[in-house]
Amino acid sequence: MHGGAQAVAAARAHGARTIFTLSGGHVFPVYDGAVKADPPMQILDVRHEQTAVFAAEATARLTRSPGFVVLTAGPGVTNGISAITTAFFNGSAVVILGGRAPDYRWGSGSLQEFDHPALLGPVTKRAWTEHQAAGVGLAVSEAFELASTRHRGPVFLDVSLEALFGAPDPGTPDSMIVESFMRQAQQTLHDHGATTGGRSAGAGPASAGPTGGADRADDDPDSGRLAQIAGLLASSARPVLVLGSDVWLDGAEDAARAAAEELALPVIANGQGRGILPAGHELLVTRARSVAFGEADLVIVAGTPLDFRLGYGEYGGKNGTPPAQVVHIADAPGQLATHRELAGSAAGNLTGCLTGLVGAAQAIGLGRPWTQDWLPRLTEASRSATAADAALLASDAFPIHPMRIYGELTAMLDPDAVVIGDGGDFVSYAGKHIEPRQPGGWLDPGPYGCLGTGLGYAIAARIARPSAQVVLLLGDGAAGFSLMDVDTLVRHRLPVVMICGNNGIWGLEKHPMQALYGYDVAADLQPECRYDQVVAALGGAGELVTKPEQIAPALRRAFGSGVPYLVNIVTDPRIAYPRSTTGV
Ligand SMILES: Cc1ncc(C[n+]2csc(CCOP(=O)(O)OP(=O)(O)O)c2C)c(N)n1
Ligand SMILES: [Mg+2]
Repeated sequence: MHGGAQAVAAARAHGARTIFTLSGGHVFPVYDGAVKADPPMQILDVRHEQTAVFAAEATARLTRSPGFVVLTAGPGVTNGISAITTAFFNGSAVVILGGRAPDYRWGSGSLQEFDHPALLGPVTKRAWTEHQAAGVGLAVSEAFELASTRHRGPVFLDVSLEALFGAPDPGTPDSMIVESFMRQAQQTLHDHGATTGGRSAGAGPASAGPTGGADRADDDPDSGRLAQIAGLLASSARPVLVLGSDVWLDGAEDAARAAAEELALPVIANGQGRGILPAGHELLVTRARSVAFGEADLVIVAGTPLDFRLGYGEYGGKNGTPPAQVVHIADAPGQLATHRELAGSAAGNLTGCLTGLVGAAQAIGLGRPWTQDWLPRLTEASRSATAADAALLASDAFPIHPMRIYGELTAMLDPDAVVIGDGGDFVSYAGKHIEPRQPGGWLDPGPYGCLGTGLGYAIAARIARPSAQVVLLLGDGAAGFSLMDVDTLVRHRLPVVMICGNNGIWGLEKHPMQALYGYDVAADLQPECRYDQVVAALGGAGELVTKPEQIAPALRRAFGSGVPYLVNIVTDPRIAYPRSTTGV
């Protein structure tokens, strides 16, 4: 069995079902291995390596099973680096298998001869090279193990040409290792068939479970630390709980909801933590975030870093209140914030952390005095922020106000819709006004903030949730990074609804530059550019919308079309998203 076949068998044994890739001779054996596997492994070939990596990343984030991407040597690997870095920032379990120039000629300048791990090391959990044909299966297996162990993230492995094309000698211990991968692979397939056999094609997030490290009984949190956090809650009058992406990625969404409800804590949701408390839940006060963070006396942040999205973990101090105490709960000790003083912290599997916190609170007979005044105040602030939006969500303005688009879209979304945001201001509006009704259906680029995630995320979403609505929200600037991969949607028959908020500018740069300098440069795009016609030319369909009353019928046509469809909506470039920070 050559290295490529070993790689496929090992990947399958760890739950990979699709290879995201763009062709190159250095990685042919992996394709050969996929085609000849029984059953074959799906090969999803794209038009830019960043799309392949983003697709693998979104696979990990939606299915909570590791994503697998195969990149050819040199430019294939380097084209993937922004997406790999995104996966690193998002804690997404992705294995990147790279081709590599042959060892026997190393140093003589063969095509695309480049030592990738040196470049990939800082943005992966580990990056290394396998030089032996017999070692490929084991190395790929190790990469999957590492990627899916807390704290999850991308792992890079490249394999020298002769190792990937070569085969171990039959009858040696190496060939027995390969055989054992094959057995594992068969077992995984069997198990998978058993759990998914009766499931509808549109199996939603409820049926997807985290794999790998998340199932381990080790890394339970320290109960003493949880007791101490419960003690902080006991002396708090105005607590807030923040739920971030790792709560979902670690499979702790039920424990998180139970903890919030049992402790009656007001919740602010972030990233893939959104939807854990469904839209309309009485404890969900994300819209009251400035009061909540400004006046809290205790903020417990679970499953997300204390980064710019969360005001760097500095809370309280508004309206005469003292600075708040901060507790950080993370899935691994290395994730705990070091840039600010913490009143408490705990690390380990997040189900254990959240369940343990409830247990510790019950043990001390925790009162919930905040339900008298603090919680109702936040609920009310949240309700009035939502009510204040009603007018703009129904705006008849011409040119179109971007919020009107979300007013129309929200009404058409199913609870299990996957909504993806790739853009600037246009997506900020979505983050504020689209409140998920269940977890696992919202994908933003995360704290690395990389434009261009759109088509890769959409491809993965369509595959991961075959019968759910998949809606990709694209700024017109963002669209330019990946729109060519509509071709991939068309070739692989993956219908997706794309909505382009077309303001003709890089809005999230133009407006801030105006505010800072009084002028702007390098911030204009073509007004009313026909991105819908680009999609049609690639084999999909679309239309241009310029008037508010055209939005709903156009969206209905898009959802009903069954093909990749782009609704190109011309919006008012004068409207800037009202933001208080640009993240720096
Ligand atoms: C790869 C990458 N390049 C540049 C940026 C900087 N950037 C952030 S938002 C933005 C503007 C996005 O414009 P558009 O997608 O049209 O959305 P709009 O703000 O106009 O709604 C830019 C250029 C980035 N985040 N990522
Ligand atoms: Mg724009």
